[in-house]
Amino acid sequence: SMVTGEQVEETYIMIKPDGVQRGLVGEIISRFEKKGFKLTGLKLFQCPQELAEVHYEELKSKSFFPKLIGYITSGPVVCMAWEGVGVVASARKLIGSTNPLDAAPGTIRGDFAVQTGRNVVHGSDSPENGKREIGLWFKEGEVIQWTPAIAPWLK
Ligand code: RTP
Ligand code: MG
Repeated sequence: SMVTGEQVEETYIMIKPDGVQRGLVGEIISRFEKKGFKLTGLKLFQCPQELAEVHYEELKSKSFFPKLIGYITSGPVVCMAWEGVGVVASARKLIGSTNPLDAAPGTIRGDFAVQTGRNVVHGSDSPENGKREIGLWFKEGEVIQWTPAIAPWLK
């Protein structure tokens, strides 16, 4: 990157089943594109129970864990890998607070959600988890490194 001290990172973003059911797929993808990040992976996917449990394994001891697994497996999700300078933290800002009632207007959860248990979208919470989650949700060859033909100002 030309931006001193900033790292090109990758993050796993997922439109949860409520986001798909409510027709928010295009709107959500659009926000990451317009911000200036690069899409490197994209698929519609029905998540099996085992994968949901591994993805959220840090939350296994929480009382809401079974409800969370039921939610994530309740219908198709949209799996995405996004790349860019500071993309992990920036994506979390675009998404907004976990509880949509605390999420600022202008964020995805702030604009489109009301309940923590129906908060529309997931974003990795660290660069390490970004790599881990992309590895969990995508197979070899599904994530594609590509160079934009124009827009060098994003590099
Ligand atoms: P995510 O991992 O989905 O991006 O969400 P997050 O970092 O903002 O929040 P996290 O603490 O990782 O929780 C993961 C998801 O679990 C559900 N949740 N339900 N009290 C509850 O009922 C509760 N707390 C969390 C939410 O769907 C949350 O996004
Ligand atoms: Mg989280």
